[in-house]
Amino acid sequence: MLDQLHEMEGRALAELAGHKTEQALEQWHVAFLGRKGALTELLRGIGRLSAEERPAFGQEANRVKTALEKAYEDRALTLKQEAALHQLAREQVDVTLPGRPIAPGFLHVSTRTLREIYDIFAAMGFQVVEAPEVETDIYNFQLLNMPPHHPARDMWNTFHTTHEGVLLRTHTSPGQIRVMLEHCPEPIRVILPGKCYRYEQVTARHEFMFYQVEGLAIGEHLTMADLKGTLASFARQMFGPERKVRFRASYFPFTEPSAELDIDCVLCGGKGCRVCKNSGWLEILGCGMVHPNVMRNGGYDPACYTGFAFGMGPERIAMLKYGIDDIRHFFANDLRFLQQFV
Ligand code: 2U9
Repeated sequence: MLDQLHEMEGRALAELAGHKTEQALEQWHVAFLGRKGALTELLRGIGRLSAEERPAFGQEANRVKTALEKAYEDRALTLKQEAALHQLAREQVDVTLPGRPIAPGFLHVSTRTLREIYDIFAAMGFQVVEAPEVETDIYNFQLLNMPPHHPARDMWNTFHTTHEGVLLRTHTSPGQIRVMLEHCPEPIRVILPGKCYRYEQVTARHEFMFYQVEGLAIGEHLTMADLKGTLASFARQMFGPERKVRFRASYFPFTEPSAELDIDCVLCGGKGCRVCKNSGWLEILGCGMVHPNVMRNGGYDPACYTGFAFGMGPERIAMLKYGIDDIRHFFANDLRFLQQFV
C-alpha cells in the first residue's frame, strides 16, 4: 500500500510538472486529489491494512496529500507568473519610439480677418463690443426704423423662434442700439463683431450664418466727411495704400443718407476682370449717417448729436483680399482650405 502511495505521488508530481494550462491543472487536481481521485481510492483501501500498519499509512497519506496540494499551488502560481511575463513581453511599450505629433491649432481665416479689422479701427479710437445673437424683433427691426410690415424688412429673411418676437439677429445692428441706450448722451465709437443668421438658400455668395462687423460713431459734430475719412482710411489699410475709393448712394432703413463703399479692383486695378465683373470696382461695405429716428430710439437728440455707421462681412473682405470664390469654404471645416491662411 505504501509503495502504491509513493508510486502515485511520483506519478502525480511528474505529470504536474508537464501541465501548462489552468485547465490541465484542474483536471490533474480532480484526478489525484478529487473525491474520486487516486489518493481517495488508496485511502479507501485502509480497511485492508492491519491495525499496526494503519497509523503509519494514514500519516504518510496525509503527508502526500499536503505535498501534492502544495505542489499544485506552486505550479498554479508559476503558471500565473509565466502568463504575466508573457503578457508583459507581448505588450511591451517601446518608450524610445517618437510620439505622434499633435498638430498645433491656428486661427480661422474669419477670426484673423476680424482681428485685422479690429486693429485698424482700434487705432482710430473704436472699442470692440459684443452683443447677444438671440434678439427680439424690437431690437433687430423696430428700433432700427423698421416697424412691423415695413417693406424694408424684406431685405432680411429671418430665423424666428417659437417664442413670439424672439429671433436670431440678422445683423449686429441691435447691439448698436443697446450700446446707444447704455451710453447716451456720451459720445460713442464702437465696432460690433459677431455671428448673424439669415434664412437663405446657401450659395457661393450666401451662407445662413456669417460674421459681420458693424461700426458706430456718435458725437456732437460728426459729418459725412468723418464717415468718408474713416472708411477710406480703413479701406487703404486693409487693401493697400494705393487703393482708390468711391462712395455710391444706397438705401438702408437705419441710415440717411446711405452709401456703399467701393474700392478699385484688387485684381485688375480697375481695368475690368472676372472678379469685378468688368466694372473695375469692388463693393466692400455699406454705411451712412444714422437716421434721426434711430438716434432718438437710442436716446440721443438728433438736433444736438449726429452719427455715422457702417457694416461689412469679414468673409466677403477675406474673399476679396485672398481671391476666394465661394463663401461656403469658410464653414466647411476643410483643413486644406483653412491651412492656406495660417
Ligand atoms: C444703428 C445705426 C446704424 C449699420 C449699417 C450697413 C450700413 C451695411 C451690411 C453690409 C454687408 C452688413 O455684412 S453685411 O451684410 N451693412 O451695409 N450697416 S449702415 O447701421 C446702423 C446700425 C445700427 C443703431
